[in-house]
Amino acid sequence: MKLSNVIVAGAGKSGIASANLLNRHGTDVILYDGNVNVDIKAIQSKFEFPEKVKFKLGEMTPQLLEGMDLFVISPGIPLDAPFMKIVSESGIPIWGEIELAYYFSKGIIAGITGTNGKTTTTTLVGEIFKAYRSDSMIVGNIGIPFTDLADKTKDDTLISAELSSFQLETVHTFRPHVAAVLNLTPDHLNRHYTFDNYVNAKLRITMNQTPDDYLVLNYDDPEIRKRKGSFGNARLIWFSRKEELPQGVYIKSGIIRIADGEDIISIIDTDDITIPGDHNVENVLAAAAVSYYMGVPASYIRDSIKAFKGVEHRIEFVREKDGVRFYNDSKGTNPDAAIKGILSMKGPTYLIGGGYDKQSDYGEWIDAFGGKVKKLILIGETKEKIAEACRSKGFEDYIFMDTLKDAVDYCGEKAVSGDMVLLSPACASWDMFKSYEERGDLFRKYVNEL
Ligand code: UMA
Repeated sequence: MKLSNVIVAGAGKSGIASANLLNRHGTDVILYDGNVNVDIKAIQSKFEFPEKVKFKLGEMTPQLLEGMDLFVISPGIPLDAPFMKIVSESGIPIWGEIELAYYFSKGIIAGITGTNGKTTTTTLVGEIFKAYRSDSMIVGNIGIPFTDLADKTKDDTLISAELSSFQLETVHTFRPHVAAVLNLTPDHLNRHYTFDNYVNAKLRITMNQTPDDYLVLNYDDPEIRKRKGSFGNARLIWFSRKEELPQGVYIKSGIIRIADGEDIISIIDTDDITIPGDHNVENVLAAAAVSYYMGVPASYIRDSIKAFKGVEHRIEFVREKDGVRFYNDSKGTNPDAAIKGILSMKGPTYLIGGGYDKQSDYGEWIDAFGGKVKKLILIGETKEKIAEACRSKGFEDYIFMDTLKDAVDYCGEKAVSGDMVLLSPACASWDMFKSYEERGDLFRKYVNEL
């Protein structure tokens, strides 16, 4: 494919990494962003070849697209953003950042998607890969654009990639050797509109796989099980926390095992898993399956699982003060993830929730409180909506706060020895913060200041 002139949309991490990748391979880039207030100087400082990138901010015009060979879109830009009409009409191919990275990459890819557990599983898989081969890579939605590292891969580099529905929506030829779908529950409905659209975006992860590839699936997830028979050509590898499967990955007598044809491989005793909660056992099962079918010997899988302490912002222990334990679950960006957060708490909990409105339903999250939530402290755009959902469930112990700092200070004052304080918002962060990382970092800071 001719790549002389490419327009890259979105001047965030993905756009900057895409521009640099293209520049490294001799392609001139126009970096487009709808926001006229982006800090051009700060962005320019991240370019490897500043002379090869022109900026265009604000409105998209058909003229800008003239002579372009390709349009690369960042994951945060919806395909139906108003300016995308002009792009579609121009007939220029539209690739997501992952497709661009794939075009330039060698290596063997493990692609991991699902509504929840992606980051933990991708990180654990990456740790297992690195223990086995030190030149392995972790990329994707986790915060390291694949385009940053794509052209640094060799034929045998093992790549662990976290992939979101936003990223998968715009892949075309992308083909991971092992793909995993961890679970499917409604999320990002403000972007995808329907659950089916969201699921279809995620399942693009397997659309180019062949019978030489593997698709790892959660047997315990009803939405995945329901779609049995519609997964394309890859060899299906099921994992289950609840049932002993005749083939696949399962637990028997407390030991995670892989039944692969005639072989049964023991991986690890579940007591040796340090990350808390049943959902993390599922993440470990998935990571074991992915790594095994990527060719990693069982001993590396076992040792890495044993050593794995979890991921920042994911039910991360922050500190204990006067007998009160504080946890940062800022990555609990939807009700399903936040349910896992509250279920992992072992005592009375002050729960901080609320944030950017993704049109989620909070009912099941509130049901999961199970008498454990002493007070729900609500912040952000969704606070009224969540309060209304609480009232309809008969839960009245909530309070509104203006800032995260106020919320932390309130918890610091009220919580007594034996209580837990958990930031697990059930919402994205974008109403008050740049990212869930910023929200979690600030939470940690405020907690440490108490
Ligand atoms: N922009 C426009 N027009 C629009 C929308 C956005 O021009 O209609 C511009 C913005 O002005 C901004 C730029 O696009 O300058 C931002 O692009 P982006 O939102 O794609 O952000 P990146 O910094 O490139 O980060 C993306 C992922 N962000 C999203 O999917 C929203 C990051 O996932 C990912 O880590 C990163 O690429 C590297 O791969 C974050 C995320 O929240 C963590 N993901 C969602 C999630 O996990 O729930 C899917």
